[in-house]
Amino acid sequence: MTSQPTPADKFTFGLWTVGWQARDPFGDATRPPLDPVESVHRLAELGAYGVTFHDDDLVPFGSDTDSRDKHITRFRDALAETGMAVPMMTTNLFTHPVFKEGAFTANDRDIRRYALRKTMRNLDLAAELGAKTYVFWGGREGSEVDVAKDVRAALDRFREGIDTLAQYCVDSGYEIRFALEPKPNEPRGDILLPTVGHALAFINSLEHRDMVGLNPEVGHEQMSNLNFVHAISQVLWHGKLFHIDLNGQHGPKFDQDLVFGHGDLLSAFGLVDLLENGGPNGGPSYDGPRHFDYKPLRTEDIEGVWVSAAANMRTYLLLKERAAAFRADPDVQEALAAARVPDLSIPTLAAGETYTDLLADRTAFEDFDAEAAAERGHGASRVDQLFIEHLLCAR
Ligand SMILES: [Mn+2]
Repeated sequence: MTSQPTPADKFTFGLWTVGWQARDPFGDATRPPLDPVESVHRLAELGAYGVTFHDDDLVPFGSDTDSRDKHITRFRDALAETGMAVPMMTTNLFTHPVFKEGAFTANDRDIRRYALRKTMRNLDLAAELGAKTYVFWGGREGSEVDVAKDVRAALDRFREGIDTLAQYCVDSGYEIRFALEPKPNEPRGDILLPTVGHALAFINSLEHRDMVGLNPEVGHEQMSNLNFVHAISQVLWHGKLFHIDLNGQHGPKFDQDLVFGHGDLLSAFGLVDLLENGGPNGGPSYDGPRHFDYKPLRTEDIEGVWVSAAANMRTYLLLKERAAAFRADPDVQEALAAARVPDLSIPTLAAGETYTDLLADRTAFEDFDAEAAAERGHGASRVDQLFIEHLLCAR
């Protein structure tokens, strides 16, 4: 079994995940606060590679400079003692009531300026700690009332904010890339950049579009009933998979943030196969951190938190093992060939062929037997069953 995680697997966790006290809209916290220093140690013991955090996860909102420095020093010591990395950081622009109407896209200009300054301060810390990716999840960038938010003006301000912060990183010599994290709703009734597709289109409007990519999250796309494996495929196709948030979700409903694989398991299997075997020559298609953005169930005590943290990594590794077995199975290779899956990589026009040549090719149209081609089966069911049998260890 290869299901014992090591730092080489690049598993990372947000401090806010294991540290979630399980306060929800209907109930109080069910767990005590967790010291970030303890989280670093426990996650390192479990085999994680690193941790990620929002500014306020480490330094409580409103702390003075002295106490901020103390929090950061203790945290840095824990990183040094454990060898844990901080590959990604982000800003909390959603918890404090000041952000209730938005941050970079708040109607109130003073709040937009404050949000930029809060982010710049944390970008300085990200550079100090060696984080290479900075995530932007605009949880409060949206509205409940359509006419109370000029969406086109909000997108102008979003672009202005990201471009300003990107310029700040360039001028400061920070080797940091930005990753936008789409989500359709929750906490706002409707959030700007609700899906991977919206965010990809937005990136094309940015001045610093080369340094901005995506941090797609499993549950966020599935909340919109979208196919996450397709979403990641398109993000890879655009060269924009800068980071990924792994978790579990049972279809369109509130954001469940379940353990990875504990929602749509078949989609999780397809995702791991894509990430691990979907690259050139069958290797990985993505080499960044495998980042878990989940919430331990509200029913769990602190021991249950660590059980669930380990479950994310073990589930990923088990799926990786099963995906390798699927790809190595000669029956699978044969079934994929019979389904003409590899044929799709052959360009539709031959090298040097033009549409004029295509027009002259009678076999492509005049002599093409559409009825005969329509009769051919495509063998997708056989591929699907082989995939499921490998998932179930039946082969
Ligand atoms: Mn996330």
